[in-house]
Amino acid sequence: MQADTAPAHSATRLADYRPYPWKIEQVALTFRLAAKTTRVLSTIRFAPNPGVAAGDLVLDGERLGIVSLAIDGAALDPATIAVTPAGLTVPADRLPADGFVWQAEVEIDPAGNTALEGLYMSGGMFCTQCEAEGFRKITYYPDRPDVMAPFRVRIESDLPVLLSNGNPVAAGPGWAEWEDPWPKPAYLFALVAGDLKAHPGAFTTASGREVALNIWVRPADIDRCAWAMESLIRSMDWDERVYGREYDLDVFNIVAVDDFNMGAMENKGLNIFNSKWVLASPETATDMDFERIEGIIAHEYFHNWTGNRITCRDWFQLCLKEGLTVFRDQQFTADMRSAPVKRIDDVMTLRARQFREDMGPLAHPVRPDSYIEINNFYTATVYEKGAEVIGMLKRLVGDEGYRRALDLYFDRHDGDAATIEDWLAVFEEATGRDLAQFKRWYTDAGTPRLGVQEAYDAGTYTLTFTQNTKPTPGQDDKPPRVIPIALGLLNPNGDEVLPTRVLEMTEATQSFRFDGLAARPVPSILRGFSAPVVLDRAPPPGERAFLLAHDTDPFNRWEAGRALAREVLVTMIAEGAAPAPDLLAGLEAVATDATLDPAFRALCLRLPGEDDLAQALHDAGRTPDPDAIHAGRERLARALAERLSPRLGAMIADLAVGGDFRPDADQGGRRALRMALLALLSRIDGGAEAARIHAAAATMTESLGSLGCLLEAGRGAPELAAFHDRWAGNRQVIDKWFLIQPLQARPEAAVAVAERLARHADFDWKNPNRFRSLIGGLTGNHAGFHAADGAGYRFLADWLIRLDALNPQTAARMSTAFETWTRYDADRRGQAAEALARIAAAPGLSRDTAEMVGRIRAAGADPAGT
Ligand code: B3K
Ligand code: ZN
Repeated sequence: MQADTAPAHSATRLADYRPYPWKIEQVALTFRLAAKTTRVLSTIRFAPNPGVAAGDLVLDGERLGIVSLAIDGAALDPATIAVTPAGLTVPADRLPADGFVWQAEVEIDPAGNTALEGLYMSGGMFCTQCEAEGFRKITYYPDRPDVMAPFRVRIESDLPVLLSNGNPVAAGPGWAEWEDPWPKPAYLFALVAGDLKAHPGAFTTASGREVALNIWVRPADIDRCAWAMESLIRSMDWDERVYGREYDLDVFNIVAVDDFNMGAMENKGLNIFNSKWVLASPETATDMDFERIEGIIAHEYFHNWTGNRITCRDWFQLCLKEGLTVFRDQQFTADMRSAPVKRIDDVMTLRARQFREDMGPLAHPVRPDSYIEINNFYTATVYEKGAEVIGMLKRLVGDEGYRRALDLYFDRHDGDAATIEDWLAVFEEATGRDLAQFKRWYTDAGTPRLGVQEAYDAGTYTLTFTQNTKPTPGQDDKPPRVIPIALGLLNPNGDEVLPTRVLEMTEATQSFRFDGLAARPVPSILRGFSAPVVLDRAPPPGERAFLLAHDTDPFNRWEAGRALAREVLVTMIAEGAAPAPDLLAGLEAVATDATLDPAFRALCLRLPGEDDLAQALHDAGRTPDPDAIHAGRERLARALAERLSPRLGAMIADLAVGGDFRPDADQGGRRALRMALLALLSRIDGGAEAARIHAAAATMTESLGSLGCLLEAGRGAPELAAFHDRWAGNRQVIDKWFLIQPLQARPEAAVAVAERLARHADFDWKNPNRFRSLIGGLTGNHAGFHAADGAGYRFLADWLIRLDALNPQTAARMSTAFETWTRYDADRRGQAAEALARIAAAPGLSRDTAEMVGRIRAAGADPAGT
C-alpha cells in the first residue's frame, strides 16, 4: 500500500549470512581532529580468513572524502575500483592472495554530523557512536561484528583530554596514543576529545589487577559523578562474585555527553553515556534516576563480557548480547535493591512496551530474520523479551544448570562472534536438555495467551492450560512453545498447600493433576511472572481480592490487585459501573499495611495506565475511547482517595524522610509511597498539600512529584515558572520540566501545552533528550495525544518530519507512538492515517523512518487484526 510513496530500501536477511573472506590482524588509526575537516588515516593488515574462499575486498564507507588509498604502499586510484555511496570494492585479482596492508586517508565532517552516528560533536567535544553501523562513517572498513581486530589509535588535537579504547600507551603535547589488545569489532570503537574533568576511582580485581576508573564530564558537572562511580564499583564487584567475570584492562573510562541518541554505549574500556544517565545529585535527580543510573552503568559494564569479549556474529544475533546483558542488569538491581519490586517494575515495562510491540504491526521475533535498518531493531522485544527468555531458561534448568552453562559459554566462546545456536548449545551440553522447542522463543514473534480451566473432585485438582498465539506480520503459523508455569496452591484460609513448583507446558493443551488435597485450592498461577504470556482467566468472584490479601508470592499478590483494577476499570469505562468495593477495600488494606515494603505498597496503588486499558478494551472486542478511559481512571483514583481520606494526611506526614539523603531502596520506597498518596490527596484537596510539599521539597523526587500533582489538578503555573528559574542551565532538570508539562497536562490542554513549549527558547529540538522530553511527554499523555480532532497526531508528524532530516535514528524511534493507531475509532484512524501518509511522503525521508512508518501503515490493511 505504500509502494507508491516509500522509496525502496532493500532488506538484509539472516539466511544470506556469509563469513568475510578476510581477517584483520591489526588496525592502526590516526585522527587529526578538526571540527569540519577531520583527517582519518588507517593502516589495516588483512590476511586470508582460514576456511573461507578468497574474495573481493568489500569495505563499507559512507560520507567519506577520499584523500588517498594504497595497497602494500602502492597508491590505488579510486577511479579504477568500484566506489559507491555505501563503500568500495577491490576485486580479488588485484589483491595479494596471502594478505596485504590497506591504507586510506579520508576526510570527514564531525561538526556537520547531525545524525549523531560516527564521529560527531557535542558541546565542543568530539565523540563517537558506532553501534550498529557508524564506523563506516569514520573510515573504510568491513563494518560487521564478525570481523574482530586489535586497534592502535593516535589522536592529534589541541583539546586537553584525548581518549580511545584500551590502555593509554604514549602521549605528548597535542597527541595521545591508545592500544586495545582485545580483538573487537568496529562497532565497539570509540574516541573522545574535549575539555573534560575526571571524577576518579579505583578497583582491584579478584586476581589483583589495579584498574584506574574515571568518569569524564564537563568541568561544571564534576560534582554530580559520585553516584555513577559508586555504581561502577558495585557492578565490577558483582560481576566477579556472581558470574566470575573480571575486568581486563588497566583503565576503565566513562564519558558523559549531552547529545546522544540512546542511553549509553559499551565501547571497550571507554563507555560513552548520555549525560542524563551519569549525572546525579539529590537536588537534581529523582530516586528513579538514581536507580536507572546504577542499572545502566551496570549494564554497560556487564557488556564487557557479554557483548565485547563474546560478541555477535551478525546483527540478527543482537539479543545474544542485549537480552543477556539486560537479564544480568536486572539480577544486579534485584540484588542491590528489592527483588520483588524490581520484578514488578520490569514486568510493568515489559507489558507497556514489549507486549504492545508484540501485539501490533511492529511485532518481530527476539531474533529477527530480516531488517531494512538495523537501528530499528534495538527494541523492547530484543532487549526485554530477550531477557525474559533467559529468565525462562534459568527457571527450566535451575540455578546450578544456568551457572554451568554460563561458565561453558564464557570458556568456549571468549573471543568469538557467536550465535543463538551457540548459546543454546552450551545449555544443552551443560544440562543435557533438548532445547529445540524452546528455541521458538527466539524465532517466533507474538505473545502467547494462556487459557486455564480447573476441576476439583474428591481431593484431586486438575489444571488444564491451553496456549495460543495470534499470527504476526509475516508469521501465520504459531506452533506451541515451552512455557514454564510457576504455580502455588493456597488453602481457602490463606495457607499455602503447595509451595511454588514449575510446570513445564509443551503442548497446545495440557493438564496437570494435584492429588491429596483436603479442599478445593486457590491457584496462584505464573508466580514471579515465570513466562512472558498473557494469562486469560476469569477467576471466580472474590479470588483476585483473596490473592491480593493472601498470596505468598509478592509478584502475584501485586498482580492480583493489578488484574482486579484492570477488570474493574474496564467495566467502569465500558458500562459506567461504579468502582468495585472489594478493589477499594483490598487497595486500602495494602496501602495501610505497615508490615509491607512502602515501595511495594506504592506499586499496588499505581492504577493500570491508560494505554494498558486501551489495549484491555481492544482485547475485549471494544473500541477504546481515550477520553472515557481517562475519565474512568480518574473516577477510580478519586474513589480510592475518598476511601483513604481520613488517613491520607497522617500517612503522608509519617512517610517524610528525615536525616541524610540516600538513594537506596528504603528511602526511595518511602518517597514513592508518599508521592503516590499525595497524588490521591490532590484529587480531594485540589493540590493544597502538594503546593506545601513542593515549596519545602529538598529532593528532586518530591519536587517533581508534587509539581506533577499540581499540574494534574490544573494548577501549578507559578511553581513551574519558579522551577524553570531555579534550574535554568541544568539540562537534565530542564528536560524534566519539558517532559512533565505535556505528560501531566489535562488531556484537553496537552497539545496546546506542547505547542507552546515547542516555541520556548529552551526547546533545543536538535538535542535528542530535549526532543524526547517534549514530544515523548505528549505521546505519553494517552488521551492528550489521541485527541479526537487529530491535533496530537499532526503535531507528532510535523516534528518527526522535521527531525528526520537531521537525525533519522531518533525520529524513527519516536514514530512508534503511532503503532497502536488501528485500535481506535474510524475518525481517529482517519486522522492517524493522514498523519502517517504525510510522513511517508516527506521528501528525502530516511530509510529508518520509511521502514518504521511503512510497517506501521501496513496495519491499516487489517484494522481489526492487530
Ligand atoms: N549497545 C548500545 C545500543 C546501541 C544502539 C544503536 N542504535 C547500548 C546498550 O544496549 O547497552
Ligand atoms: Zn546493551
